[in-house]
Amino acid sequence: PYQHIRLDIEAGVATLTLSRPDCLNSFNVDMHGEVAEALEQLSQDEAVRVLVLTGSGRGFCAGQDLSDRAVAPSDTPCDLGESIERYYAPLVCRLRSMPKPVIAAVNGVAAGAGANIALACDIVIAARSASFIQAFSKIGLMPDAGGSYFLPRLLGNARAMGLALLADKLPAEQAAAWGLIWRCVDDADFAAEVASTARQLAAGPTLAYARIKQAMHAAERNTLEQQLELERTFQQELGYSADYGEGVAAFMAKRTAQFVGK
Ligand code: T3D
Repeated sequence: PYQHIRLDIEAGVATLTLSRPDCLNSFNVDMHGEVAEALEQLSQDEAVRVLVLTGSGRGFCAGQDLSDRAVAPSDTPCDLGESIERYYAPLVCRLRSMPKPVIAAVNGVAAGAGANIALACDIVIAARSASFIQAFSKIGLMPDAGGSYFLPRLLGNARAMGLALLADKLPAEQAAAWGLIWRCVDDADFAAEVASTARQLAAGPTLAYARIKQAMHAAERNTLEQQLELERTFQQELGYSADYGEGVAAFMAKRTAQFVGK
C-alpha cells in the first residue's frame, strides 16, 4: 500500500526503508504521512521487537525535499514552522518514544533533517562511505528535527557549533570517533552488522529496552536524585517481568535466555 517507503517485517525485526532514491530519500508530505502511519502501527505491534530505519539507493535521507516547496525569492516565504510542527517534530518524537529499540542503518549520506532523524534513533550504524551533513545553514536555515538538541549533547558545543555553522560533511568514521554514532562499519560488512544487531535486539528483553530508553531520555533533564527514584520505579516493574525471571533462571542454568519481550 505504500508508495514512498517499504516496510518488511520478519522474525521480530521491522525494516522501514525510505524509498525515494532519485532524490536521496528526501521527505515530501506523502512520505511523511506514510512514515507516520508505519511508525504508529509498529509502535503497537507486539510482534515487532526492533525497528531498522534505512534508505534505498546510495543515500540514507537528504532531509526535506527542497523541490516539494520551491519558493521564488520574491514569493512570500512558506510557513516552515507548520512543516516542523506537523511533520518533523512528531517524527522525532515517534522515534524517541517507540517502546522498542530503533536502529538507524545509515547506508549513505544523511543530510539536513535526514541526519538528525538518524540521531533521534537509539543506535546508529553507518556504512564507511556514509556521511552526516548539517546542511541547513547552506540554505539559510538552522538545524531542526532535534539537531540543536542532539548535537551539543552528543558532541559538546565546539563540534556541534562547527558542524551547524560550517555545514561540513562529517564522514561516518569521524562521526564514530567523535561519539556521534554507535559504529562505522565497512560497506561490505554493513548489511550483516545491521542484521546481527537487529537479531540480537529482537531476541532481547523488549520491556527492559523500553525502560532503558525512557530512563536515558529522562536523564537529559533529571537530577541524580530524580534519576535514582526513576530507576527504583522502573526496576521494580522489571522485577516482576517474565524476562527477568527467565534471565535469572537461564543464568543459573548456564543456558541462553529465551526472552519473550514482556
Ligand atoms: O522545509 C521544511 O519543511 C523545514 C525543514 C527542513 C528540514 C531540512 O532537512 S532542510 C535541509 C534540506 N536538505 C538539504 O539541504 C540537502 C540537499 N542535498 C545536498 O546538499 C546534496 O544532495 C547531498 C550533499 C545530500 C548529496 O550530494 P551528492 O552530490 O551526493 O548528490 P546530488 O547530486 O546533490 O543529489 C542527487 C539527486 O538528489 C539530485 O537530483 P538530480 O540532479 O539527480 O535530479 C538532487 O537534486 C537530489 N536531491 C538531493 N537532496 C535533495 C534532492 N532533491 C530534493 N531535495 C533534497 N533535499
